[in-house]
Amino acid sequence: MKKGMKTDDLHLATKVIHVGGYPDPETGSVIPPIYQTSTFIQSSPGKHQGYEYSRSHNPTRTRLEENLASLEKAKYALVTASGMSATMLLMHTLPVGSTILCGDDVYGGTYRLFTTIFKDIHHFKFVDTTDLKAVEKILLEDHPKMIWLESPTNPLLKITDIAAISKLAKKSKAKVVVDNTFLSPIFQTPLELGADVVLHSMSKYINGHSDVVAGALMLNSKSLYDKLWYLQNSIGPSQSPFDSWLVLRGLKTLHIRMKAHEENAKVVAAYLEKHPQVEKVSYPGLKSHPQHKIAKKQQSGYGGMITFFLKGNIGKSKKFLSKVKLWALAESLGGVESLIEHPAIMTHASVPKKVREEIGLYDNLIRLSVGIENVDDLISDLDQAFKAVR
Ligand code: P1T
Repeated sequence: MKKGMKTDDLHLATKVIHVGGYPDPETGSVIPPIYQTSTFIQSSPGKHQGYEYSRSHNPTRTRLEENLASLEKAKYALVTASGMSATMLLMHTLPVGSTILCGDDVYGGTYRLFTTIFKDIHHFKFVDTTDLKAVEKILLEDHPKMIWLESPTNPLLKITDIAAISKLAKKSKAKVVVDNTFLSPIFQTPLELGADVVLHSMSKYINGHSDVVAGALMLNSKSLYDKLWYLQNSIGPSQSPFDSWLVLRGLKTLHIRMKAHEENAKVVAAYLEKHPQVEKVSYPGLKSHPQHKIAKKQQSGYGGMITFFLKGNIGKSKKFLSKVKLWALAESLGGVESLIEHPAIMTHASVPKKVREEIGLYDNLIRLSVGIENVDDLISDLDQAFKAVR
């Protein structure tokens, strides 16, 4: 793509490959170089070509930010060193003592950040955001400055009506942040549904190869972007040029990867739903999912994440997880390879057991990140693990 070409009307499959990927003007290299430098020359003090120091800006990161903004239909994107650092920066934009309304089922690391590091700085109200009446009540009584949503949630895969929440939030002047990690912009664009900020752990689908830890924020407000950039530059969680380059590389296949993840996930979810050793399956693409209709309305796909409750106690779940051979027992998600994990012991161990049980995150819950391998191989592996614990 030539630099300067208008990209707004391009389709996602084209954008993921081209936006920010214009050839290197110096050499004509089709693939952009990795600007692996900490600093940039100045012709006289303060006179430079737009780049001074890589904590502040780096040309490889700029290209990635251009691409991400275009995918989420945002004016601005800020790439950070991890998903958690993106969350941390957003928390620092709020005045001390702010109230934040947060979904009751969020990534364990997000819960930990809010309930430990920011516990004495802000007030957090956790609520089931699928319950609009409960959200409205908190908006009226506690006047939160921010609403924090994951949709689908990690790990229960609950779906929140983003447009309805954004409408309520506008009346109360609360900013809506949507963590869009589980769907990527291929299947959901929250800014178009009325949200103010989109967050991604790019360690997941956006990079897609389980070899980078990265985060991003996409938004339309210039003043909020300026504040976030100032915070990032002052605190320092900037992405390295090499990692930005790797994410740009991974992004090129995001569109086809998401479709392949979803195709496999639909087959695995249907298989699990019929399995006699499975108590319950949660996958937004299943008609049995309580918010299936909302998912259908606001998403263009259902994604590759599935959770299910295995019949039996925690011992049985642990045994099942130690029996899989092709599925990797590991934290994280969104890579091309299939991953399996136990949220109560692994990704959500920082959520107290009492709180986990209040929201339905029981010890027999197993989370799958369905990869893009041959789906028959994935099912045979699950099959032999089910047989081993029968
Ligand atoms: O790991 P990091 O890039 O810092 O992103 C944190 C994060 C934020 N939001 C969501 C929805 C996430 O799932 C994560 C990270 N989650 C895992 C590592 C996991 O296995 O669930």
